[in-house]
Amino acid sequence: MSRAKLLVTRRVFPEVLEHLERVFEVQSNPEDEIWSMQALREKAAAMDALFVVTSDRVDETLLQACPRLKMIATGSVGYNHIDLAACSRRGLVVTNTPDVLTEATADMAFALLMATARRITESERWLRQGHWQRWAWDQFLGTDLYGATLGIVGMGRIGSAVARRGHGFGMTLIYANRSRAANEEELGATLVSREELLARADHVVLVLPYSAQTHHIIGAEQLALMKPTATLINIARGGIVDDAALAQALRNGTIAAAGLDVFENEPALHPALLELDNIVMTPHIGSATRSSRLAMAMLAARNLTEFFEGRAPLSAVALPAA
Ligand code: 8YV
Repeated sequence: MSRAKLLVTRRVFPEVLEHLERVFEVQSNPEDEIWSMQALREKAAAMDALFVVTSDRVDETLLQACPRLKMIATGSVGYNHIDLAACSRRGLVVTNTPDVLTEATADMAFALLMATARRITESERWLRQGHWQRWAWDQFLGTDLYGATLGIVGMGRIGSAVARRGHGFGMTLIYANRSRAANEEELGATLVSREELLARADHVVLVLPYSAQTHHIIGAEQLALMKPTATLINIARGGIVDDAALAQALRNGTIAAAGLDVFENEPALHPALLELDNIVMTPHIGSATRSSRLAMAMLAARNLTEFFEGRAPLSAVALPAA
């Protein structure tokens, strides 16, 4: 019997490829080339399964080109790049990679928060440029983290992991979420409206999924609610924040600083962001520790092999109706 065909859209760890090759006839991308939508459609056309990442858009047009497709595994916890309704109409299995990246991504929220509030990259740039002639009382004054009020928007797995870190910093924790978190007591966090959170928090961390409902939920109006000393951290998705409005708010001093790991239209950046000093930017590396990325890729691969060997995938976000 011929083996099922799998397309792996991005270069992946050798041990993950090896795991997949035991079950699939794999077409991969060892040179990690950038494929156009058209090229992706052509390569995916004969496939039974796809192993994608968040930069691969899985939409109606792609699905129409793949009549044999049974499963899509994304190497990410977020799946806003996949049209789930279109997948469900076709009875496709869709899997993601929750849990294995939670702690690494929460660490990244704190890394960005500390770098932003304490002006680490800004002062390092200044130092490297040879400006450091003498120490001064008011050099690169930042904002306190210890004892501050941390506002977490989105209280899922990663939001909870951010909250746990907040305890080590003696923080008062407030959060905004669609519903009250079941682990609220354990987290010691208080549910407030998004508006109250923005007004009260010294630091705001965004940890919610992107959807049509969360598009630009942080725009000019919301930024104006924040304290002029506040920092905004986005480790969730570009598009949740209106980047143009944020650049304006950072320029005007509406808020003090921002730390961003994700951007609207990434990897393209809004040019106004690049002109600002009070911003720390990283190239979507929230989950980028060796162990976390390997675990994500392996979980995506195991989802694929489990399903094609007749078992239930380990972390499905969509399954065919029984
Ligand atoms: C991924 C992410 O590394 O898991 C997610 O949703 O955003 C990141 O951890 C990246 O998007 C690759 O798919």
